[in-house]
Amino acid sequence: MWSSRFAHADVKYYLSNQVTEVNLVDCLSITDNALQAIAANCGANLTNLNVSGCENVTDEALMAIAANCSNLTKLNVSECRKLTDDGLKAIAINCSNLTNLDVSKCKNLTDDALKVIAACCSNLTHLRVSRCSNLTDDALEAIAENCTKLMKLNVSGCSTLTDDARKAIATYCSNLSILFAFSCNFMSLPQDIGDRVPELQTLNLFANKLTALPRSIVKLTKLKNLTLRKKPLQTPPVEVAALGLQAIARYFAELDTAYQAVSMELMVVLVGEGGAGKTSLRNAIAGRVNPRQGRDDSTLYLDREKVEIDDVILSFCDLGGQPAYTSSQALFTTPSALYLLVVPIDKADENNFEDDVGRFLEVLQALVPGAIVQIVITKTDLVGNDESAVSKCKKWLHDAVNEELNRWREAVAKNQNVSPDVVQMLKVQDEVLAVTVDDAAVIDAARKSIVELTTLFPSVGQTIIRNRGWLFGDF
Ligand SMILES: Nc1nc2c(ncn2[C@@H]2O[C@H](COP(=O)(O)OP(=O)(O)OP(=O)(O)O)[C@@H](O)[C@H]2O)c(=O)[nH]1
Ligand SMILES: [Mg+2]
Repeated sequence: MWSSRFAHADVKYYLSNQVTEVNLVDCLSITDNALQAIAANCGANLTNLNVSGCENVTDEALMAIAANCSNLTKLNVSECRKLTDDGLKAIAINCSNLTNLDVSKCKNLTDDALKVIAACCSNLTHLRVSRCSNLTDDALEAIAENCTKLMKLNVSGCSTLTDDARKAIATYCSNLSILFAFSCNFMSLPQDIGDRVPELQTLNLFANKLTALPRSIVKLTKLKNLTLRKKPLQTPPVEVAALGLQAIARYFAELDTAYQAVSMELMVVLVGEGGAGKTSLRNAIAGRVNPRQGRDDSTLYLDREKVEIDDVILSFCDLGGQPAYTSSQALFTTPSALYLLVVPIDKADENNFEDDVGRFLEVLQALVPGAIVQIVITKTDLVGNDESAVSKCKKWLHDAVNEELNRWREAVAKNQNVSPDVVQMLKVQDEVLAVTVDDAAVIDAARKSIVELTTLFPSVGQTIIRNRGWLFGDF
């Protein structure tokens, strides 16, 4: 193995024709010349070549390797971004003994190259094509049909893949033990997955679109790592899936025997400064004729109310906005609730930002960092419902909130020495709602927008088991 300081001249100097493995990971100064020298010197002895991250390597180098090193079994060209289909096709045609191939992040690759690999390299057991964003189902279908010895496959970040690719993988690759497929577009798993891939140990479907797992998944007794977060899984609920195969098996078993109900309820927490207009907004959404609260009807601690709209039940938790209540109200914050942050238009400015907006964002970010937050401006009648004034206010508030969150994101990232991308932040909706509680049409539109947000919550529409056997003993 050479360090990243070596350039092609050094490679030639150290090379003997006995070398069977060459590892040049991240040797940025390596060019085609060096690889041509390696190909010529090592010839058929070379079995393992790793040039991952060698950004200057092009198809010319791969063609030289292909022409000279027909016994190559392992090739890693991940992040060699200049490579195209031509180089990979040459490798596939001349190095048909390949068992391990890593072409991840080779963004120029298309289905053409993968189809040739599928046709020529049927001994592949390990294949990584992650973040090859041009690949489509056609390529994966060809790979699955021809490379039936595959044990490890990584197609993560191939965002154009659909259930057709998933179906082909499950149909033909019965030896698969590891499948990484995060950020694909998979909507479902095959019903008989439990019979098709019995060796599966790791299944990573992070950030796909699955809403249900097939019952037969419980037959995959070797499955140790199942990653399913960041998507609206409903059957079983994502909390059950996170507990592993035993919990999933129990859930499906209970589904057969227990009373069931589909939960259409969403907890909606109203937060905002005292007098912001939270209770009046709740009154309006509930359809009360005179929604405005009296001047002295400040909410004491909190109020609960369920409001049914269409099929959905909004279970309001209306938190009194007086600062004295704040600490004990932490009990009513949960990541699975929708938060309506209510800001009166006469306080939506720089001077009041900290008291009327900032302190609530801060509490929510601390308690429920991934939660969904909808900002609602109220009392638009105070500016005569003037459209341009209202939209100016919406934009200002949107930008001010996002600037604040971005500042926090950077600060947390710096503090924890991690990338800002991995810091979990409140999901503040881009659209800011604006209402006056007396205008039925405006309230109607706001009500629709809020109900629409329930689609972001997997708990709405989820089948829940209403069996109290676990509490009283089975009888
Ligand atoms: N002009 C105007 N006043 C409103 C509107 N909505 C509410 N108000 C008034 O604002 C005041 C406070 O309203 P509430 O709904 O009690 O406010 P809140 O946020 O629930 O306040 P706390 O319960 O103390 O946290 C009352 O006097 C309401 O009549 C509105 O759309 N326009
Ligand atoms: Mg109130």
